[in-house]
Amino acid sequence: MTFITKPSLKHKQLPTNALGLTRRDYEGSVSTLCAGCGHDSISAAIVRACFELDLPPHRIAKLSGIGCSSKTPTYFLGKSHGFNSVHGRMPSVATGASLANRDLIYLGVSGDGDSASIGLGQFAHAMRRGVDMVYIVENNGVYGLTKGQFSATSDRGATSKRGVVNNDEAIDLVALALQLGATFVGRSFSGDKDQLVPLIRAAISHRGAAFIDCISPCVAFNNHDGSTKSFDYVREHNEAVNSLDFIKTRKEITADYAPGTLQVLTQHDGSVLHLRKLAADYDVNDRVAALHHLQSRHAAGEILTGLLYVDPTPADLHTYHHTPRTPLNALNEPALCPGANALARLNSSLR
Ligand SMILES: Cc1ncc(C[n+]2csc(CCOP(=O)(O)OP(=O)(O)O)c2C)c(N)n1
Ligand code: SF4
Ligand SMILES: [Mg+2]
Repeated sequence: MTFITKPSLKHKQLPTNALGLTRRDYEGSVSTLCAGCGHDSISAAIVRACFELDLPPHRIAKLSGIGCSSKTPTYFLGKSHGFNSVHGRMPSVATGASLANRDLIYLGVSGDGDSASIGLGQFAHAMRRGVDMVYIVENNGVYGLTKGQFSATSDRGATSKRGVVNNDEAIDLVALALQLGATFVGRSFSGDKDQLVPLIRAAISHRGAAFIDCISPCVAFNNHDGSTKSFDYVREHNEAVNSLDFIKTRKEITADYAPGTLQVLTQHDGSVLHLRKLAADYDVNDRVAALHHLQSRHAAGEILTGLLYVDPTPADLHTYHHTPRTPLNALNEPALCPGANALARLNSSLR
């Protein structure tokens, strides 16, 4: 994979976070994507979210498949762990890594081709199993890396740059994630940092499968009239259900929201989500209503964004499998080989 190292010069007045790190400490190599690609804005949002959360970079593992989107982990979090896997196979690598070491924060970055075509099965199983990870799809409606073929998230009736019409129905990964049991589901737009950064921060703090579909225009192949994933189209049809504030630890609520429009959600780690409801009747804890709202707004030609669903008491793969807190590589010999008596007890329990 090509990359250009960034000069390590840092301006002395760059703000630092609680760890004494600057935003530069969360960046990666210089991006080689097309100038203006939405994916670069998502990388910048990830950098900002991790900086603001004071995350030690070595506690993060970034994983990806193949595509322009899957190249992006090279361009952020240069001091974190990274695994650039095979096309569509990021979720199984993330599942294995998460099971082996639950001390890391897993950040999976994928594309609509990577997750909605070749990797659809893998995506589905990561969601239904509740793999504890943040799963971001950088959704541009095309296979950018292989020069702009329609992907499975491309809307029926959308046209390619050359005017070819897409006749196939689109797969909505948000609807799938909701249906498959993801415990945090959001959609955003690469051009809306005010929405995207808190959404990523909240997803990182969520324990369980957190899915974010981020519309990310491909300026080279899918930013023309006739595309439903272009900057202009998304700006004109974006319907946000809520605006999100994220507060890392439990704090008294002092924000001056109008009564009845604020929803406060506390996550397992004590972090607090403040949701200002833009759609008055929108309930972020109702999975079925979220699916209904999503589909009815889609039928009206709108792209619903914001935090669409969150389970306030989520369970994840570790909960279901009673995995040990200790990473597997740190288990000692007695834990790994509990002895003949333990084996006899296990065998008799199976008779
Ligand atoms: C097994 C396999 N099949 C096909 C390809 C060719 N290929 C590379 S990237 C890609 C699609 C990428 O699209 P997407 O995931 O949407 O990423 P984008 O480039 O749009 O960000 C394909 C089909 C491949 N690398 N490996
Ligand atoms: S081809 Fe499209 S997706 Fe790939 S870097 Fe260029 S603008 Fe981004
Ligand atoms: Mg794509």
